[in-house]
Amino acid sequence: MNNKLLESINSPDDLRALREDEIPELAAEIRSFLIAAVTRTGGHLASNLGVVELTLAIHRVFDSPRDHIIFDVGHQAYVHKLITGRRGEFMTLRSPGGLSGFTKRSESEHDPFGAGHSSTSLSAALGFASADLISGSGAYTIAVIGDGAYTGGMIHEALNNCRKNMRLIIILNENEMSISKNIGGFAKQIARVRSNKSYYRVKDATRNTISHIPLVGKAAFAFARDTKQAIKNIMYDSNYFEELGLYYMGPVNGNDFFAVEDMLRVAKDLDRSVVIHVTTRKGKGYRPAEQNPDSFHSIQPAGAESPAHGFSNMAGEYLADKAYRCRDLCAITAAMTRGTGLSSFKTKHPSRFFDVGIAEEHAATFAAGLAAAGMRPFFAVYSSFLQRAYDNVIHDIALQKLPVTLMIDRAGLSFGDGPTHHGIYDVAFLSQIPGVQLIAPSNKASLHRAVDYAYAAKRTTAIRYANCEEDQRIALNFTREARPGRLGSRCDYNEDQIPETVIVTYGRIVGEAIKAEEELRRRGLSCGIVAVEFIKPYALSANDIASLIPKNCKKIVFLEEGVRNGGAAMILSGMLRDRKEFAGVEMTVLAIDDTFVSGEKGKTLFESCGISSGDVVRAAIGDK
Ligand SMILES: Cc1ncc(C[n+]2csc(CCOP(=O)(O)OP(=O)(O)O)c2C)c(N)n1
Repeated sequence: MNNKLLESINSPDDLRALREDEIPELAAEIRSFLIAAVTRTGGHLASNLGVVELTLAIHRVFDSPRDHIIFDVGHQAYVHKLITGRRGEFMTLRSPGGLSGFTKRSESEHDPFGAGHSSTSLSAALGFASADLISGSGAYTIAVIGDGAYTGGMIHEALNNCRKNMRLIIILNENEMSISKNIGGFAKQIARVRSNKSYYRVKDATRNTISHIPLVGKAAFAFARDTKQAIKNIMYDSNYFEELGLYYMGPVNGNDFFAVEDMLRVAKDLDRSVVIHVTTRKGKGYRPAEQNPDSFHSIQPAGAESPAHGFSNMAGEYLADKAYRCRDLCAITAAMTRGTGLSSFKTKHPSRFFDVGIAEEHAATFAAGLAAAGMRPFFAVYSSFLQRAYDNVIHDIALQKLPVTLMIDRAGLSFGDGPTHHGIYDVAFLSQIPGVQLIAPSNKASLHRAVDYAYAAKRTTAIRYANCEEDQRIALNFTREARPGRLGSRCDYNEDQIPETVIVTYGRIVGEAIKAEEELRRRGLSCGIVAVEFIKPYALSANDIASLIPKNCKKIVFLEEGVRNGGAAMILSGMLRDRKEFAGVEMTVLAIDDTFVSGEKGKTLFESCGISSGDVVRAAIGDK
């Protein structure tokens, strides 16, 4: 592959030094590079293919890092990474210790604001623009916002707060896709603005003719622009952005480099807050991604398959089946239909399926409203995105004792997306909320039981799981349940060899416990595992665990793929320590320390966090 131009670019200065007619060639090289690289590393391919020309134009017109370029979510910043000196490390993308799949302040001076979660860009951009206004620096701030991110409430809180007189350029990138097809009123509003094109065409035509007259061109254009601004308000309906006091320009084809660059230069000259509406094609230049942008939104690294029968799909399919029998059962997602396994529910029960957009706070309170009105909502949400809705869970759901079930997906460490996406806080933060029941099913059967239980319990319940395939070792080994057929704790140990060490754990990391058990057995040491399924109420769980741990046990290792402070391991170990029957038993908690986990090169995330099978073995044999 010939990357002659791309290889000559190590900073935005190099990009600006290229001739205009070289840019299409560079864009083509970037696309080939991205397709080859991201199909190996995994990552957000389609979103990045769509913004190649847009990103190049932004970097040609503005001067990063003096000007601040802020990408919403940051999942579409790969092109930006390539031209801001990170091409050489690109193949480390999303690996422990490697380049982040999002923007990250510590990674580059060209990433003024980190992201990973959606809809934060405009609030942050306003912060930058306000600071520049105070300091008089004259710098520009550019926020790049997808139409999916635009469905998140924070964008609108920030729009409400925008002032006219800022050097703030808001780029709204409409590709009609969130991860799936973008839906809802905002998508329609953007489309309506787009279809009301007439006066923007007039503006383009005027610019093209007047501004190309030498010397007088620019001044004449500025005059014409101001006059047209006045005329257009009279001649045409104003749009949402203009009603908010922002100058609206567009729509422009964001995959046409020359058109976007042109519009950005005009916006820059305006010296005021501007919204530029661009339309792009998600997956542009790669047929499979253009045809299936949602499948190519985020792809797995080469060789890794996403689990076809993972917990997400098992949960979604079970809910869809159950909804035939339970006519009050509803399912809610915040723009993650496919990721949370709800595609079949959507098809089978369209009237009881709700995709509310990237709006987790709203989703939680909407679920509370449905529940208060007598329905039985299940809100399927990734653990890290649920963080957005903490107050809604407390204030709207739990305090009112409403029967909402949170189906918490991607619970545990995130292997590709990194610190912004680790689902390691939910057990700790939900543990603090009175009356919330917490269940961590360890296989398909207990996942189904958990859903049945939550539906029947009429209480606020959280069911949490990683999206991994059911671990057959867990399904087969853990036959001895505390209360057969019900949720509780399950225990596995060899009857002939009463274990000296018992590992108490829950969730996906039971797999690491099983590896540790095997290793200990190889070394001639006896070990058992208690897999906790019904985590909270903690008192019940502690009783269960106590009844399963054999007499004469010498050590208990609590293993948690979640934070130590306030986590289940800490709470349960504290409760067991207080019981007489465990006096003299050594207890160790292996959980994630008080730090953001990025991972280290050459180590698995479990190893980086000190919660791997090796760490369990060391704790069991007393090797610190
Ligand atoms: C709070 C939050 N919820 C959900 C997500 C998952 N997510 C990542 S990108 C995305 C869609 C973004 O769509 P858009 O902004 O239009 O960008 P595109 O990929 O279409 O370019 C979603 C839902 C997230 N990152 N943050």
